Amino acid sequence: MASLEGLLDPENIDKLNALVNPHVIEQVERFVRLCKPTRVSVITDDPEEVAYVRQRALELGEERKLEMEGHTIHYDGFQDQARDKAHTAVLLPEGQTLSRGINSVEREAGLKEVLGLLNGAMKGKEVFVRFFSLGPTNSRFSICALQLTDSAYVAHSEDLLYRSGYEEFKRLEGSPDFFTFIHSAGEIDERNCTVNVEGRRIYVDFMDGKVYSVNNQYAGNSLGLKKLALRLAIYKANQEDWLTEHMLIMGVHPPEKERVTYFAGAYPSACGKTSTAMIPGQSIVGDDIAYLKMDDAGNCRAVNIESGVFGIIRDVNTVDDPLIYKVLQTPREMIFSNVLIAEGRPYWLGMGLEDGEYPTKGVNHSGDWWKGKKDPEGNEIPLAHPNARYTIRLSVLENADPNIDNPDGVVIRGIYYGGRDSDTNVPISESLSWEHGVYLGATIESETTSATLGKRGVRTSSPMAVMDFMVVPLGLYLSNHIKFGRNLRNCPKVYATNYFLKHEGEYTNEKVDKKVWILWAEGRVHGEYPAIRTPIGYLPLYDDLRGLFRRVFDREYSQEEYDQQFSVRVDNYLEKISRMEEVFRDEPKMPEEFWAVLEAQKGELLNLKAQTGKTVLKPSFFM
Ligand code: SPV
Ligand code: MN
Repeated sequence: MASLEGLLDPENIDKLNALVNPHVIEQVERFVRLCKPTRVSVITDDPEEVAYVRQRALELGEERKLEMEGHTIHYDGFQDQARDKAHTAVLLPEGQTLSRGINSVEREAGLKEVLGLLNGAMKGKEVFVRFFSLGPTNSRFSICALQLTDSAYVAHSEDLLYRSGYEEFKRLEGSPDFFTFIHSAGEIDERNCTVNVEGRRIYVDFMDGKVYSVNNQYAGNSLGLKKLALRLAIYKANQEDWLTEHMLIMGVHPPEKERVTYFAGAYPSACGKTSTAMIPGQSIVGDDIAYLKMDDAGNCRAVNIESGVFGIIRDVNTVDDPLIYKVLQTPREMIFSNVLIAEGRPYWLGMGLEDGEYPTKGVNHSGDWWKGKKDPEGNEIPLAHPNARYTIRLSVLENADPNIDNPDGVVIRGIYYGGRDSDTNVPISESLSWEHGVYLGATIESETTSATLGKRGVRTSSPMAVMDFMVVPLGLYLSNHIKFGRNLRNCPKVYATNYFLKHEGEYTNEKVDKKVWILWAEGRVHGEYPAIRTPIGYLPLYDDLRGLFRRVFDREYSQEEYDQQFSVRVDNYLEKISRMEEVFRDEPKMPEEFWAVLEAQKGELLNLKAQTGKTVLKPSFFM
């Protein structure tokens, strides 16, 4: 292709030409001309070329070696430690509208702005041209992804988190059906951190299957394949007949039985998503993003689009996360980000050390750090950022499921939804129908504050834990969800979980108890446990939970605990319903099924209240 001559050296041109895809050539040419890197490196699936990327991250200083073999540390800028919701926007064509709360900028103006920022952004730098597969290779689920980035760290972490896809691009046979991600960290300082964080922009052009990301490094902002691809895939799925979800996938293994039953699950950040996927005795397929499609037999099947974990490291310790802790203490290729490093060793919050056992100085996300160091606002800088992370391959986990790379995915028999709720939802309930299940997902709430702000925390509505990534009107998304389930011959059962129920300020259950709740759901899928029908859903019987607590933990589970956890808090549910009416009232084109479920539940609860004069009803009332 003549147009690449002079832009790339012949060896790189050959690698691109071998894909026989004019659309790939077109994108590479266009963005190399725009961003003006000094060097272009096209990386195939060849392990030597992949290893070169990590080598460059070390040479450029974007990663540094730690004491343990294979471990490296990467720092994002002090102001670039989490997803930047304010500067992430959908490029919206004229005349189209989205839901409240979805950031958008007018498409033409947004393109002009971000292409302006990318113009010459890679001067003096090397750009890595990468090919990945979102989902297992050779699978009808998967989508090809082209990534151009001037950050060797970004390109390297994508090797840990995604499947190589150069060969996959050949299977496209010249089709333009792939996503493109353009990323530049922009100007960087002596610590290799973005200088111009004010100019940070992440713009999603769903019409063109592209995301532009500039002036940032934090993975949630920079890695095309993570939350940027999630947005493009949500758009694509909603134009077609499948689902893209911010969901874990796990195999649930009941004790003393041979079977495994696969579940998906959506939880807002910090509401127990990774810890659910990592419940001891179960197997993990994925902890963040799933594509769900119907198979020929009418089953719901899902794949994890990732092959790694970009996990919060805070509170990973031998008690709460023994499997991950062990991985982090073993030599292997992995990346720590934004933790404290002292004498070549990583330290993070909640790793199980006493205060006095932590180093009092070292290097962290703020640069040189010492105990008591303050930020420009005068706040003390913690030894590691609360959102510090580890990046590992899923396959290194002892509980990795054997079907991780199965191109047909796994059959999903159940879906968990969970929020953070101190006083309303029971620990586990089953939806009365698929439509009620979609309602349960749509009405997830998460409490943002602790007891200091009063008896009840401030609640944020977090439909399907996906609003941060939503690029279509919520009403359309929910309608498609309902349609998807109705088309299935074997529709998954849906469960609302709540690990955070409190009584007089104390959690009513232990952290590990979630294992019992998810096992009860697994049994329900197989018709093993009868349940109590209530207006809020099917509830477990006391005897079944008592049996599970005995078998799983060898622990007594009392009738009092059960009554406290599983009583229907009528008033609190009615309050939640009012909040939901408020949230969804002005949402255009909400599916009528949503309102039907809400009205039915409200009617039943109001009747019960009128009949009994009570605001809290024990499960036995409904038997
Ligand atoms: C989340 O916050 O949902 C994450 C981490 O999975 S991030 O990559 O920042 O999105
Ligand atoms: Mn996530």
